[in-house]
Amino acid sequence: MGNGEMPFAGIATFFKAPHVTRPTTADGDVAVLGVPYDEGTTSRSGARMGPRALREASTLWAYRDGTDALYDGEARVQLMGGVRWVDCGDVALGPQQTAPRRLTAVLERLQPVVEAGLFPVTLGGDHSILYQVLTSVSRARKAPFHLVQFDTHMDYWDEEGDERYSHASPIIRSQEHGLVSGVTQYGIRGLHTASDNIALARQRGVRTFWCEQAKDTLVDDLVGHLAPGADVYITFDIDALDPAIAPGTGTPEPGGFTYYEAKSILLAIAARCNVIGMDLVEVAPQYDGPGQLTAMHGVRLILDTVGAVFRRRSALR
Ligand SMILES: [Mn+2]
Repeated sequence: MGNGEMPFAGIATFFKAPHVTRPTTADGDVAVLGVPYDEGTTSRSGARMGPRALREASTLWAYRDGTDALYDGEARVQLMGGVRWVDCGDVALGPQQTAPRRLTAVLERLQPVVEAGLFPVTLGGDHSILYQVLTSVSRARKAPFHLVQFDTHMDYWDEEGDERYSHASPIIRSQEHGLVSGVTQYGIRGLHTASDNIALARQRGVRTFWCEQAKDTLVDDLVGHLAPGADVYITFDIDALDPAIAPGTGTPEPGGFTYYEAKSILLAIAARCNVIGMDLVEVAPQYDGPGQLTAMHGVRLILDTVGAVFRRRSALR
């Protein structure tokens, strides 16, 4: 056992990483930041408890020794050798914060982390936080990047009850505000209305791989349109997974990716592109079973992705 602790012992920071509120690269390479906010939900709330559930679930894998690599024998890859994690804690958000105040709160914590050169992993929270997260990344990097979205829903509603920054709208807002150079969606499914703006999204160049279509497509063809080496940011809405394995979320839909399907796309993107950050949102542990499978799958996909990102970086060095 790496740090001498069993998974159930000790302080449950993410991956049992040191808690560093404002890290620099002297402290770590990967920075985890929670945004426990779920007032952007249009159905069941609860994702405000997501960061804590993800941290708790992450302790299962916190047995590596120092910065030793973990070995994924199935994918035949080493993960995170030499990669140092830090947990920055959470963005403090009180109830009923307006969209501008939420933006200020996230910017204040996340932008310096990206500017410092760490790889940001943001834990939601509902998907409304993506707008604030992308604003932070965009301002820190001052260069355009492509957005890859795993999701059941397109999140392209113009507004919901006059609210333009709910979890139904982060993609349309981020694109309208010029935060991203393009958007690719994987896993979209469910029953749609005109509010989903499918035609508008397509007209604006959003590339959508429907879930059933993606399951039937070779992974090379799912990522072939992404320019090799391009800067890509990944947002992962946990409802992209099948609710059979990830029931703990506010707006589940029948169908969805298995763990292996999601993982294979994530690994292909991280091998092909320069992934500059990621988030995992919409884990609502109240709807999870006692095994907390939703949080468990979310954490594992984060570890798989970050592992692939740093494999590519060390290969290029
Ligand atoms: Mn979403």
